Amino acid sequence: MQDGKTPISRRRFLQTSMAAAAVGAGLQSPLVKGLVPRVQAAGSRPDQGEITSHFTACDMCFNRCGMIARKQNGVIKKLDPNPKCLKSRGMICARGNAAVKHIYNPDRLKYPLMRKGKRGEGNWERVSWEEALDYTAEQLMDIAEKHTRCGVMFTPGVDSQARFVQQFADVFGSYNITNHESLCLLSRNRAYLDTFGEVPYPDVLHSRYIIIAGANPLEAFITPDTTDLIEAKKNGCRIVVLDPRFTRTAALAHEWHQIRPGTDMAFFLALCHVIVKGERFCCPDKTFGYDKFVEHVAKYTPEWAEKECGIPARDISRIAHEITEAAPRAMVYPGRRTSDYEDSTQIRRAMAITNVLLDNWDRPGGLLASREVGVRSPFYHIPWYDDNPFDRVEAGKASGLFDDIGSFQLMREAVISGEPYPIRGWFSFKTNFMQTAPDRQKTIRMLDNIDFFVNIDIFMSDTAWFADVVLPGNSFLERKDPVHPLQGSSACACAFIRDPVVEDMFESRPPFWILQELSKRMGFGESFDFTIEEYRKKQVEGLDGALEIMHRDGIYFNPSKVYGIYAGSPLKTLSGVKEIYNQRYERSGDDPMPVYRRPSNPPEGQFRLVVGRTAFFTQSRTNNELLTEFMEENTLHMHPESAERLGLKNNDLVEVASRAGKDRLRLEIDEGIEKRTVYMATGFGSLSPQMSLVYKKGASIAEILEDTHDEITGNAAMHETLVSVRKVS
Ligand SMILES: Nc1nc2c(c(=O)[nH]1)N[C@H]1C(S)=C(S)[C@@H](COP(=O)(O)OP(=O)(O)OC[C@H]3O[C@@H](n4cnc5c(=O)[nH]c(N)nc54)[C@H](O)[C@@H]3O)O[C@H]1N2
Ligand SMILES: Nc1nc2c(c(=O)[nH]1)N[C@H]1C(S)=C(S)[C@@H](COP(=O)(O)OP(=O)(O)OC[C@H]3O[C@@H](n4cnc5c(=O)[nH]c(N)nc54)[C@H](O)[C@@H]3O)O[C@H]1N2
Ligand code: SF4
Ligand SMILES: [Mo]
Repeated sequence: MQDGKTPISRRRFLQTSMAAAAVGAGLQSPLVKGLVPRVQAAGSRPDQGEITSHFTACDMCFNRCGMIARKQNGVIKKLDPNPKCLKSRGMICARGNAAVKHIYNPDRLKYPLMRKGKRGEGNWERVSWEEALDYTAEQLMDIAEKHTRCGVMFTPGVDSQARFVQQFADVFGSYNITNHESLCLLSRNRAYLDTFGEVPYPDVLHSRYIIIAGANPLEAFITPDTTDLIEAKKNGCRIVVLDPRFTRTAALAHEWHQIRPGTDMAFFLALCHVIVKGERFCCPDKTFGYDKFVEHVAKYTPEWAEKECGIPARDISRIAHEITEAAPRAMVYPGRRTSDYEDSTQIRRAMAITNVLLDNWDRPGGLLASREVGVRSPFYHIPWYDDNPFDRVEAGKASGLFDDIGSFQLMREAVISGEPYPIRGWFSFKTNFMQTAPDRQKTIRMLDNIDFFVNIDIFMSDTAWFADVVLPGNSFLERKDPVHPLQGSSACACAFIRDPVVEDMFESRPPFWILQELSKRMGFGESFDFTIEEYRKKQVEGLDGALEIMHRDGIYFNPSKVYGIYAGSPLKTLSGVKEIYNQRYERSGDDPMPVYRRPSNPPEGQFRLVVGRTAFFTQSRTNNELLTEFMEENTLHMHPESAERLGLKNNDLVEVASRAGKDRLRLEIDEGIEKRTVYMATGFGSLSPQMSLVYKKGASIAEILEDTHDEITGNAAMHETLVSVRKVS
């Protein structure tokens, strides 16, 4: 496969992924039980060699669905779902199927590269691992000496080995570590942590009434929620969706309300207004600040909310009555990507408080406590460096910043300003901020202050394209990974391991090996002086037979009590009960209860740009031949009336411009989108020619999104950008 030839035909891929989509669409019970099928992969002929099966877990997105790889003559021919994985409900999606083209991709990085010309010019020289590692170690140590160890920032992506990058950064001595989370879910996490003391898992499967706002689980797959939602509907659950776009989730729902973007808080405060009037589920003994909240929402009537969010007052009142009837088996779905608005944490607080009023915490069909199966994190010693600064570089820049994760955008700001101290090095693993962080030009500008940038990827991503040293990581199908615990409710928290299905291709290497080699050269080799095998054993100490079970089933569960886990014991909040009124916010000067702020109205001729998923791609990971079959480039979605006013027609080439930047793509008339809103998918308009399928195809949304963030957490605010659109002649 060294030449990257397709080991699976496209036609057959489409057939198999359709079959998987059918499972995903609930045409088969998602609770598949039973033995791992011994049947051979469809379409493979026995005379071509024995087919062997290998447990693994998909890595095409963070869900990590249980997977079985079918191998013949040393080549992975097909990927099947592992029916024993309760979290993924025996499902893999189109992206999971397409992982064959992730590994056997002609664009994969094949050997270490060193930049010769200017950054972004694409003048690369092939070097040996020895040379690349020596140079990287030398550069990182040089920055440490000149600018302290915090002068290097680390950005580990979502990965089973990201823990080793964290360990490497800790031992090296930098606390400037950030990841995708500040582009993703921190506002939701903050909101739920500050209300319930933890981030809950929704018991979608057993719910009777679900409001989904600002989430699209039928395209943005989240396991088990996506499949459970379909099953819940079959069992009679009512689904209400609020979205400015008619999404696949809206299509599944009983009702869809085309909410005006940025006004969800108005809807939820009005919902609460009606619920507290009914006094059916008020439970002052289990909450902090209930009475204050009743006063607070007195002015937020459904009639007032209708003017803000565009949803009729009678519908708001009806939904409030219906959901209280269904409670406690009812919920506002917490969502995941909440990198939307400057007050996203407060918007999600309004949703969390609605859940408080539904009294659904720790109960069937409601919000469940988060749990892990008990995998340990082996201890490592973190040295103290006297010359290091006091805190992370963006500390104090947002009232509810997460100490351990911070904020990419606020960190980028600090690197550009050099304040409060310089960061001159960047170590990135499996993140692609040139495509996924708003304001790409600013990320490029940040590099002016970076003396050394090393990037580990499996492709020459847009971010790798700007690096000084590019190291080829191996893919999940070539890896031996530590035990990976997946959080969930008790019903589906689990753990898995991966062993190599095939050998490292080309000169690609595991991240663990790269870190081991660097640490030896940088004087802390003893911190990585262990094998993955030894590490795994430490991880599962106290979990009888866990590794054997993972080898046997591909997955390890140890289910315990699902509901009533707290059973009278205090929550992890300041008051020990659900915080409707948040005391910490009061101290930090934030609104202790969510106060509605009207989003700016796009002036005539402008539109609000919103982001969102397609089922075919994960973020910027678009360079996959099997998946670009579904969608070759992105388009700008616009309502027909808005297009008509601008004199635009379907398929016209348009320029989309904001204060941050502009790019060009084709127009797609979309009757399902709100008139003052436009939408485009992420991961196109690539700068790197080695992302050959998406190079200059469509537009990069990262180029257009402005640099705004949630005030409390520093999480990106990707729906705050207003754009103008004009036809390119
Ligand atoms: N406009 C816009 N921006 C967004 C979003 C959006 O919806 N729209 N979503 C946001 C969200 S929710 C998130 S979570 C972030 C995600 O932000 P990122 O984590 O930056 O996004 P990915 O596209 O997943 O980037 C992963 C990188 O890892 C590489 N990679 C894949 N597999 C491997 C591997 O096995 N080894 C190595 N070393 N590298 C690998 C890929 O080639 C890619 O370059 O993006 C955020 N940004
Ligand atoms: N296929 C696929 N699945 C994925 C991913 C992927 O890239 N591809 N990524 C994974 C990751 S990292 C994440 S974080 C999750 C993301 O999962 P979600 O958060 O569910 O996904 P998004 O598509 O970002 O959903 C946001 C929705 O909010 C809508 N929206 C925009 N503005 C507003 C508003 O003001 N109010 C309301 N009510 N709605 C609004 C958008 O139109 C969009 O449909 O998906 C995960 N699963
Ligand atoms: S949802 Fe799809 S891409 Fe994500 S882990 Fe599961 S199979 Fe893979
Ligand atoms: Mo995300």
